[in-house]
Order: sequence, then C-alpha cells, then structure tokens
Amino acid sequence: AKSADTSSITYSKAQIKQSIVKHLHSTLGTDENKANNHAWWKATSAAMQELVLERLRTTQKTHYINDTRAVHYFSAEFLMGRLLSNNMHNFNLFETADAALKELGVELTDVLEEEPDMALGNGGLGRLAACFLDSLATMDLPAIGYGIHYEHGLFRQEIKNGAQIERPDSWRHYGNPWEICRPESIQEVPLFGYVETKYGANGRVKKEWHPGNIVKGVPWDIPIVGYGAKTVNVLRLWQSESSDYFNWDVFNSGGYVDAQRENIQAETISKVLYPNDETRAGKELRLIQQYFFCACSLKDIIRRYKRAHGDDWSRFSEQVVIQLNDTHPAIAIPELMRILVDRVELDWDTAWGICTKTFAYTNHTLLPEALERWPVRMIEKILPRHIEIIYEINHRFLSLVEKKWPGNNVIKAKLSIIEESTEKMVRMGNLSVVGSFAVNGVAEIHSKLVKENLFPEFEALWPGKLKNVTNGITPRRWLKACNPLLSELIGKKIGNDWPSDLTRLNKLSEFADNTTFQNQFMKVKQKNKEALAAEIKHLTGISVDTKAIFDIQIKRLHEYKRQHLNLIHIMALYKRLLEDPSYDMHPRVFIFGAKAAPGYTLAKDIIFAINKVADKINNDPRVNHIIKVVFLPNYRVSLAEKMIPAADVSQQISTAGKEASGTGNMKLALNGAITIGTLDGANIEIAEEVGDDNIFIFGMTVDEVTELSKKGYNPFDIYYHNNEVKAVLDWLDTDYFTPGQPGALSSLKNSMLSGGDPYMCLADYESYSEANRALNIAYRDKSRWAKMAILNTAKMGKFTSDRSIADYVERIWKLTPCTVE
Ligand code: 26W
Repeated sequence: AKSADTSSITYSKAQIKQSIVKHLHSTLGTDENKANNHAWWKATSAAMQELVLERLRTTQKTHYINDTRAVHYFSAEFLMGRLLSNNMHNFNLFETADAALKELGVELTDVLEEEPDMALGNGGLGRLAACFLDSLATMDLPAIGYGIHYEHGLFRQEIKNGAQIERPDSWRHYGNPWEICRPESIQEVPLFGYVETKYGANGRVKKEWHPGNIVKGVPWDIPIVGYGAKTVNVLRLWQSESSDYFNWDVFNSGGYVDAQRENIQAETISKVLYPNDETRAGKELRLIQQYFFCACSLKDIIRRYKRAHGDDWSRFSEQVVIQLNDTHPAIAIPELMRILVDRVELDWDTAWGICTKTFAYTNHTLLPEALERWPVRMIEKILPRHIEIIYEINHRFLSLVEKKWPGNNVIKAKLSIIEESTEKMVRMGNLSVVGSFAVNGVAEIHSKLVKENLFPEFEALWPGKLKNVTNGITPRRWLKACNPLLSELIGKKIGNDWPSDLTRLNKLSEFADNTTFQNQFMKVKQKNKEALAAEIKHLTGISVDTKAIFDIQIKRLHEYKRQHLNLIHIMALYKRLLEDPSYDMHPRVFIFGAKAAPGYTLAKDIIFAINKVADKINNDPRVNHIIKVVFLPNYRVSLAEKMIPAADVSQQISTAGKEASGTGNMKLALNGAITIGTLDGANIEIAEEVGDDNIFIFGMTVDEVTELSKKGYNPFDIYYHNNEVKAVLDWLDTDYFTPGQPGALSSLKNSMLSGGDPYMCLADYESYSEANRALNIAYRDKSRWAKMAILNTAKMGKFTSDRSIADYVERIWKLTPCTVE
C-alpha cells in the first residue's frame, strides 16, 4: 500500500466556505439564516461533490487513454453507509471543512447526522463490497462496482413492546447529493417470451429469443473516492423503468391504463432489497432483479469494450475481469454466453473460452439454506434462452466429468449443475465454479471447507482453481473516521501513515507495556464509552455505567451467530447475582444490535427475548448497578460507527464452521476491543495475529463440531447434567420475564432442547461461561487489559481491505495500478 499524498489537493477553508454558501444559495435556494442542518448537509455535500466530480473526470480520462484492464465487481448489495464524512476524510479536508462550517456557525458533527445511510445491503457481504470499493480506489486500481439502485434499502427496524417492526427505508426521499443519472447509458433488458430455432444457409442452428417484455435499466453513478483522492472510481447502480417503446403499442390501441400497469411492474424490479440474509427467498422477482442488473452491466461493459476494440473479441478477457460477489450475479455467466453465441455469433468453444477467462466467483457461506438454487421451470419462464444455455454448459461439463471418472454416476449427480429432484433445480454455486477461472472463500478455514466439503471433486478436476482471500475492512472508515480520538493518539505516537499501510500499527506494540500510553489509550476508550452512553440514553432512555465493561454483539440476527448463547449466559449471571449478591463480577453492559429477516420467526423471538430479559434486569434494583442489557434498535453502518469505538469486548461466538469470515470482528479488534470468540472464520486468523494471551477463545473446533454431529448430539444430556443450564432454560418457560404471558419465550428453550439445538449452544455453554470468567478477571487488572487492547489495535494490520485487494490482484485479477495525475 502506498501512503496518501494529499499535497495535490489545495483547498482552503475560505474556498470551502465560499463553495458551501454558493450551494446553499444556488442549489438549495436558501440562505445562511434560514438553513437548517439538512440544508447545510446538502450544501456541504454539493461542495464536496464538485471536487469529487473533477477527480472523477480526470480518472475516467486517464483510464480511457491508458486502455486499462479493470475489475468489474458484480454485487446485488453495496452497504455504503454515509458518504460525506468518508469523502472529506479521503480528500483530507475533514478538519478544514469542520473549521469552515464553524465560522458559519454550524457544527459539522450535526450536519453529518443528517445524511441517511445508503443501506443497499443486508450485512457482511454488502459491507465487504463497500470496503473493497474504497480500497480499489485508494490503491489506484481501475474498478467499477455494478449493482441495483434499490428505491428502498434494508428496512428500518423499530422495537415495539420488545418486538421488531419493519418500516420501509426511503434513503432517497429527500434526494441524494452523491449520485448522477446517466440517461445516455440506458440499457434494455429482455424478459420472458420464447426461443425460436432457425436454420441458416450454412446449416448453422441459430437461436432467436423473442422476449415477452423489455424493461429499461437507468444507470446512477456514485463516485468512489480513494484515500488521498487521486483515483475516483464509480459504483454504477441500475434502476428499472418500463421501456417506452415496448408499451407504445398498448398506448396506441387505447390501453392507457394497461400501459400504466406495465410501468408499475417494470419499476417493481429495483423497488426493494430482499431482506434475507443466509436464506433463499426463492421468489421470481429476486431472480429478475439478479438478471436485470447483470444484463445491464454486461451490455455496459461490452459497449465500453467495443468503443476501444471494435469487433475484436480476442482481447476481451485481457481487459475485463468480472468478480461475482456470491452467486447472486451468477446468471451473468449464461448471459455472456448468450451474447457471444447468439449475437456475436462466435462458436461455442470460443465463447466459452472467453467466459471462463472473465469470471471469478467468491463464496461467502456454507449454510445449505443460503446456497442458491432456482427451479428450472422458473428460469425457463423468465429466461427461456438461458435455461438452454445452462443445459448446454452442463452437458459439456458432465462429459468432462465422465472423462475424469468414467461411469461414475454418483459423482456426476453430485457435480451436475442441474439437481435432479422432483422439482428440477439449477445449482448456482456449481454453475459459478464451472463458469469461472477462480473461486475463493473469505477466510483460511472457510476456504478449506469450501474446497473439502462444498466443492470437493472440483479441486481434483481443476487443481488450483479454489483459492483463499481473507476478508478485510477499510481502516479509513473503521478507524480514522469513526474513532477520531484514537486516530489522533495513534498519529501522535507513530505518525500518520497507518491509514494506507495498516501494518504500521504494529509499532504500537512497543508501547503496550508503557503505563502512560496505556492510560492515554484507555482514556480514549473511556471518552468513546461516554459518547456511546449518551447515545444509548438518547435512543432508549437507559442509563449505563461508563465504568462497566461495554460488551458488544452487533451483526445480523441468526441462530448460527448464537445471540441466544450470549443471552442465556446473561440470564445465568443474573441468576448468580440473585442467589449470591456478593457474586464477584465487574459491572458489565451487554449491548446488542441486530436485524432479523422479517420471515425468520425464531430470530424475531430471540430479539423479543433479549428485550424482555433486558427490561427485567435493567429494572431490578438488586442487580441493575452490575448488569445492564441494551438492545439498540435499527442497527446499521452509521450506528456501528458509534458503537465500535466504545467496545471493550467483542462477541464473535458462532458455531465453529458456520461463520465464513466475519468482518465486525476485525472492526472491533482494530478499535481496541478484546474478542471473546470461537475458532471460526477470521477469528482464527485474528487469534494468530494477536496471540492467545490477547483473546478469549472458547468452544468446539470445526473438527469437534463435525465429530459431535457424527456421534449424535443430544442437548438434553447437557440440560440434565448442568444445573445452571437447566435453571436458565426452565426460566424461559415461566412468566418471570413476560409477566402474565407464560410461554412467551418458550420457543427459545424449545429450539435449544426439543429442537435439537442445531447450532450447539448448550455444547459450548460451559466453555463460554469459563471464558467469561477469565475475561472478568482480566478486566480487573487495568494494566493487563490496557495492554491487551493496545495489542489488538496494533496487530490488526493484516485485516485492512487493502491487503485483501492486493491478494485479489495477485491471485486472481492480475491488475496493474493506474496513477491518475
Ligand atoms: C440468497 C439469500 C442470501 C443473501 C445473502 C444468501 C447469502 C447471503 C450472503 C452471502 C450472506 C453474507 O453476508 N455472508 C457473509 O459474508 C461476509 C463477507 O464475506 C462474511 O464475513 C460473513 O461471515 C458471511 O456470513
């Protein structure tokens, strides 16, 4: 990674001030006296966007002139969060803008709060895409993100009487100062209809797709500013609209109302993000969304390629690499084949050669319910030509399998892209592996499991195709911008190069034993805790003791992430305190943030249970000076930015083998939180970096989980042998936490007992409880804890997304940076 040279940007406080006021007047039509914070936010953003667009023009010109190879990151989700603070930091103008606004009588921090989160993603996968865009631009790599311009991002969560309520998110309702519409690059997308087989004079079979519907894709560009603001790439998001000309006939035949109905249908495609994380919705509209943005993006790529290379397709895969962010964009593989075979009229082998040199695929999950499979009949109806192509791909692929394992139909059935169940299905993971030149998992352990368990025979077929690239996070957003106090302290100690070369943080190790530095470090943590305490008070009315341990679990609500393990342990602590008021424990605040998929009943039950247990404990004077439980509603990127700097403890407690990587674990450790976690995903690599003394590892390993499953796991064995576990689970059946409503929390108990405890909470309980005891003891030793916290920050260098991107470049993309002057 290079260091940020911000010398090229000379923009004075006076100039910023002038630009903001200009936009207040001419963009917002208001003035300094009338403007509220929202208007100031818009004017300040518009002032920044002027600089951004100038760098964007230069970047695009430079990339064009140099005819650069670029990565095209296809993702159904980009969880961008807010952009103003980020863009200011990357332009190195944060302090200047702060000062400029102060002179105008405005607080920048208040202005920043006006910006709605751009929440076009569910969780880890979407946020990873956003971090990667930041790193790509920072490292001067030509890249474009392609996705969907959802009108509504992930739902807003409200908590009513302890239960989650979903409300629509309307992030663009009052306009988005960062996006630019590009009507000149509108694309058309065919859907439905039928395929006609034609025979050419030369005997060549020609397939012609007669679509039943055509929709328009309108591109919106969001500039992505790299750190140091030299390269500005774009995120191009497609919005669906009805195609005017397609509906023209209906209009002409007097069907005005019918035509309007068609409009609504077309516009539905980009209306809303599916809120499912790790479970398939299996809905037709979701498949249409996937095809819609892939088709638009491929046409866009091809148009740009043709402008430079005409009809010479031989160089396509030299110029274009397409990264598939999970299988959500996998339909791009048959779509490119369709274009090359049906439109360009290349022969199959040439087309397939191009395809399989262009695509690479990242797997983000092993959970069976998350692996995408689409009914053959559904694809047939929506994309009649694509299903033919998928069958052809599969046919040729199975001949290869036959050559490798002659006569072995078991292997063939396993590897086949088509699953021959009663309802025939297309396995998008298999399609992605077959159609890509590289496949990667997102942490060492995960990639190993991808290779050994998910796609075992593929490794034998194509040795070396399956790789690892461990995830990362951008230190610009997740330390520099979100934790200014710590950033300043670090800067004073080791200089200001760390945001673009995070391994430099290791220099902090030298001071881990230094009492003065320990005090400074913990003083920053204390201030951040006070700020979060104020936010907690503001959002929930709950007062928390800022001298308590701030223990944080923030992530989507899912059984495999085991928020319910955390909860039963909290209940056990509560019980210990009730039974023995002198029970020795440092005060602790357990803080949760989590959204549940609207249709995931048990996940919603867990949220309800957390809130009910919280109510009881927080209002119980016997314990509420020692334990507090807080559930912060509407967890999202901007809330994470407030929580992470204040964490003492990071809960990363998934069942081993289930969390592909995790990235919140990296963010929390980077900000000096100590992890209590299982040997799962990137926790393993975090433990390697920080060392066993600076992390609390507990629970079964992946191998032990596998062994226990094989042997047969019975949660009742633990229930009957561990009195604490039994008492806590039985407590859930009473009406203690839900007065007058016995049984309101029973579904939790049932899932961990008669439900078979699929994620083995009870099997790991004892070990988790022990790790918590050790943690409690460690916190009592202020100096020891400070040292651990410092070392966590110091040892996170590996987890910058710059390193992840460097790995992608070296192992998969083979890109060269392009310096933009
Ligand atoms: C089809 C429904 C669906 C939707 C989203 C299935 C699967 C997903 C994503 C793959 C879920 C996801 O975000 N996975 C997370 O990806 C992160 C980035 O690699 C990892 O850090 C997390 O461990 C993984 O759960």
